[in-house]
Amino acid sequence: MSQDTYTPPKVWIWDSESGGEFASINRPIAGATHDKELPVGKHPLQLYSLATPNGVKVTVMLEELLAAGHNSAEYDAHLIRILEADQFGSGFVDINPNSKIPALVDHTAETPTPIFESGAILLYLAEKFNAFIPADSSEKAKCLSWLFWQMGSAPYLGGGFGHFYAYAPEKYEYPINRFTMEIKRQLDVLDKQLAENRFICGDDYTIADMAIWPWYGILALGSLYEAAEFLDVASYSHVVRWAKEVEARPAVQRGKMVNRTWGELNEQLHERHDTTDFDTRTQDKLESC
Ligand SMILES: N[C@@H](CCC(=O)N[C@@H](CS)C(=O)NCC(=O)O)C(=O)O
Repeated sequence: MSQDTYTPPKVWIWDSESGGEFASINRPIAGATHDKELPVGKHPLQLYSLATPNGVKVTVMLEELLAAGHNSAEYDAHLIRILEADQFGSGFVDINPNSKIPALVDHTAETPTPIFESGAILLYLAEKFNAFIPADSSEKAKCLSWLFWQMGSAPYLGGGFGHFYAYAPEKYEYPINRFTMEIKRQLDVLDKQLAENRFICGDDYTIADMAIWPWYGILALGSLYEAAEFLDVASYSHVVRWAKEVEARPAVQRGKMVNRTWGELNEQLHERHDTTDFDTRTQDKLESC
């Protein structure tokens, strides 16, 4: 393994962009960079997001809740363009000091409740609507274990493997080896679980599936980081079987489109303010006006 070596200075100083796809938004400091109020729509739930895997978890949950008849899960989904630094606007930082999508504000009560971190949002909504989470405490513990497994594991997939395999300005063997090893281990963990269970926690589809599918399901279906062959995802046959079953759900199809600004125009619904927007306001329709 030959690679130029780097000797870290005594004290790291932020003096240049690191390179790679997300270099322009990376900063070593927190807080707002500019004043910008967030828009508020007509529904009780206001989502500020983008259709990355973490964003899709929440739009899938909201569409699943609506499909299951929870009408008060109606929501406005406002677009946060992270490459244009919307997450550093003062209004967004007020509801999420961590400056990352997704963030949700529940306006049902007199004092609105802001929630950030996709796992916390899924849990909040599951408890609020008593849906997609087991009632039995031991089954619930299993579901939460897998939900938090995802929250702890996915940064190795996104920030580790995805970054070095797909986004870093050059390919470095050491980090690619390290994170490929870990991602294949994680896929094997899931494959063994799904060999015994239809869904992640058993017979029922839960927030654990909604958290895991946008990362590992999409990876297994070959649509993340163009890494299907490299990781030999087809060999995780139980993950692939589960990923296809989840993908076929109409609410998942809709959830994937919300706040999406890339890909096929008919699959991009930049903002969602009404259930009819899926039929009338996708980019193919708006751009042909
Ligand atoms: N643990 C967080 C991670 C959220 C996250 O990393 N969001 C990314 C997009 S997937 C983001 O907003 N990045 C903008 C930035 O880093 O400035 C969650 O699950 O909500």
